[in-house]
Amino acid sequence: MSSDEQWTRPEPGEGPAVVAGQPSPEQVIAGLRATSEGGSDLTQLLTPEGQRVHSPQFDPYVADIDGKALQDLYRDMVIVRRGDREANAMQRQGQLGIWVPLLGQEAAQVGSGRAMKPGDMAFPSYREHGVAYTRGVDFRELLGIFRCSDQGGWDFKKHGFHPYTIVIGNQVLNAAGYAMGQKFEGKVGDEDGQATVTYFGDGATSQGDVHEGFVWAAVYDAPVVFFCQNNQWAISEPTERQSRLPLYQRARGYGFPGIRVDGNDVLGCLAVTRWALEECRHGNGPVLIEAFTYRMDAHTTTDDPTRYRLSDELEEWKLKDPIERVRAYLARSGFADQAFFDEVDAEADRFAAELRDYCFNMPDPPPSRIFDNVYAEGNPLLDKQREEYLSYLAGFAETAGGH
Ligand SMILES: Cc1ncc(C[n+]2csc(CCOP(=O)(O)OP(=O)(O)O)c2C)c(N)n1
Ligand SMILES: [Mg+2]
Repeated sequence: MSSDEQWTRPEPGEGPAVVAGQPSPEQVIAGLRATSEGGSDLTQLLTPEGQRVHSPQFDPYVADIDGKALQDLYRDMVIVRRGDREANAMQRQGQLGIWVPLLGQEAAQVGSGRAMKPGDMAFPSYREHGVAYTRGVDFRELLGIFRCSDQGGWDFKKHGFHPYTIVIGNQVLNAAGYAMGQKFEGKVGDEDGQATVTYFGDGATSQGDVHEGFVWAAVYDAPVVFFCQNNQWAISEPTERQSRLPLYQRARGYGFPGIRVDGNDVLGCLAVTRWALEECRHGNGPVLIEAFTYRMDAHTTTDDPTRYRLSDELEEWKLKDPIERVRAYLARSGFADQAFFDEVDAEADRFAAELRDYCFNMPDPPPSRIFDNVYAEGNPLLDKQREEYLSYLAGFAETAGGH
């Protein structure tokens, strides 16, 4: 269904389409379908079967992606998936307090992450392990957060990758403000301009912070790409509970372009994000990208998706797997042979083994750490609290020693 066919409220005097501005039952159903299928307005460069689809608009943005570059994108996705599965397993073994799986969203994250340049800044939510990987953040650094022994210690300026945000949608405000700063400091205007990308989910689009971020970015022409991973679910709430029209179409109401890309197509995500970033670098931002994808695992390791969705939905999406289609394309085009796939699998196994080794030997932080990084400089009240807490803990040590 194209965007033109989707139901919109008629303008005054536009005709008797529906009674008193209300959609007919058929129109409501059509609108719902538009939110649960990609639709014909989906940008796609690689089909689920691994066929290359040509796009006059977006092919130029991936003209440099030869067989070797495609191999690299494949490797990224395999490694990120392996890291995700390993971390998930380690949570089950009691090594992590919780894990937030990205299974199924590898293409959206690797494609958009690889579209960024070193000077760009990303503002993630909590599922963006694949983007973190493309920004050079050590995957091991993520484990501490989910063991609840760390608050995210990477150098976010060096990596151009902000700390994770758990408060839904809040990072969109941070990103809009950061991008306004890029604009005010004159870092926008040509090919070398800077830009910001912020990541959020379909559920987050119902959050006030996201709306406010859209408004601020729009009226200041801030160079920010709003990258919405529509994975069809916000915990147990389906997208039909977030919107009556495809999410990318919301951009129009704020006055900037919106586009829907196949979020399971790494080439498509790379091309569309490069395009959007280029718009931003030249001062034509913001842009909303809706990456149409699917959360193949639970919301987190505390969630049981079998309680709210049917397994045939998952089976359907398995056929659209982001990694399998690249593998099929690489093999069919002769860009890669079995030795390459075996070598990538072996590399992913080594990656996973290192993660395990690190996680099982991760030292617990000292109890005083909770007081660190609260203020940039010392604070008398906090100093007093630290002292009291440490002497309280020391009391236990004495008691233990005394018995
Ligand atoms: C402000 C706020 N409200 C509620 C929550 C609880 N919560 C955590 S994840 C989530 C769903 C988010 O769904 P979506 O935006 O689609 O992202 P996804 O988890 O699917 O990637 C909710 C409601 C929260 N973290 N922050
Ligand atoms: Mg979601």
